[in-house]
Amino acid sequence: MPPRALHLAALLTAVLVTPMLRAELYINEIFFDPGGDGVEQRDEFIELRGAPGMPLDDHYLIFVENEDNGDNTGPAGLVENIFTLDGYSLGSNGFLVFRQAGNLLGGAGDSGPSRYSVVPGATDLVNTGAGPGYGSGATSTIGAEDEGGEGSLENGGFTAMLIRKNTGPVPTIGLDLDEGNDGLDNPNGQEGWEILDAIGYFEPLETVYGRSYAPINFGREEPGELVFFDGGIKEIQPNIEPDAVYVGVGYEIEYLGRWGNSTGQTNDDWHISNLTDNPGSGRLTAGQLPDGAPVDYRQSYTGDHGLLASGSTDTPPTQPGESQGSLESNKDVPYGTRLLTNIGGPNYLTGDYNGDGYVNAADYTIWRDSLGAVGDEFAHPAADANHNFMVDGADYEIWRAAYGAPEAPPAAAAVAGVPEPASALLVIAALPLAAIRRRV
Ligand SMILES: [Ca+2]
Ligand SMILES: [Ca+2]
Ligand SMILES: [Ca+2]
Ligand SMILES: [Ca+2]
Repeated sequence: MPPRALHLAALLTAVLVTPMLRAELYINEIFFDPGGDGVEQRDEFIELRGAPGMPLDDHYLIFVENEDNGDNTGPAGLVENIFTLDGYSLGSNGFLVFRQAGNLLGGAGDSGPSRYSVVPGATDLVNTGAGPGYGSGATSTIGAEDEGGEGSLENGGFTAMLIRKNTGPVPTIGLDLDEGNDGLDNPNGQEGWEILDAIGYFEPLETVYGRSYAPINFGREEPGELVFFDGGIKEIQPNIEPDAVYVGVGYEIEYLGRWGNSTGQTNDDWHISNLTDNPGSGRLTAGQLPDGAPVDYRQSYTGDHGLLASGSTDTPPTQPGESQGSLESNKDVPYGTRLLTNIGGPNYLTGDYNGDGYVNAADYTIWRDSLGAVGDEFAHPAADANHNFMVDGADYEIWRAAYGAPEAPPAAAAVAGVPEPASALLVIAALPLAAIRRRV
């Protein structure tokens, strides 16, 4: 090979390989304060994502207090939870999960199988110490510490912040990142730190006085909304950093997840959701779950719904394109969709039928090969994107609309055009009848 060609080859290799090796790290999923018969010291989890095998020395995941009062003398800005990543590394698939000690099917102290299943390849850190939940300090085997030793995340709002300590202090519980409760004293949290990723969450009404510190922050209320709080009518004016964004979603939040493999800091990069254990969502109760089966939280809806009969062709209460006003998802994820089946792997993403975090031709293949498949409340095919218990043309349209999201991997760029199911579409017209016949 002539020298110039060699040089070009080296350059091309650098261009192609460098982005894969970027030492980027993301907060990928946080499930906290589970509702219904969920248990705060059992069902929470946190997932991080980055380059496969990435060492995490000098990295910490901290949660910063958001609560404040009218005098700005509250604890806003204090570090209230710490997960020490020093000595760990991301798994071979680029994921790391923190799970709680009580993360077991059955009651407290049950020594049964894990309540969640984790995707193989992920670093799976489960607290096996004596303390509840994540444990705290000496009671945690996964490097967790929290203010009250409760072993769980605080529900009253927080900023989750992933930091790398290049120099400067090791984070400690009670360290104040915001003296005067008027914004971060140092844009990096502390001198010598680097903030790699952050997400802010306001509990309902904490938007009156509370303060959050991430580039993007979510809460229930809209700015300007008038609420009764602290003995009077108050206006919602979320306190955030200069140039940061606040988004009111209209419902209480229990789940913050990056949308697929997203890496940005916009509303669109996050799935902000509330989860349900309402049997009307199709959720399996403890008695229905086989031993060791993953816990079954699903996309929630503000209404109350009866359980649809198994095999019913009735649609769930909300479908894409129907009234979405009460669906507690900023991505219009259909009611009843399982959201916690991807712990240690890419997050739920509409149209991602093989669950690899990308919407591309491989997902089309799944749709094509399962076209006509029928599901029910308890099990529905992977390619049933609109959760109407049937793989049909509507699911193709959903895949097509999402094609390329959130950012296509190099392999997808090589796929010439979007597959058109010309012959398959002919089948769709006859599908409902065929599906009905199958069940008779
Ligand atoms: Ca300050
Ligand atoms: Ca995940
Ligand atoms: Ca996919
Ligand atoms: Ca469908």
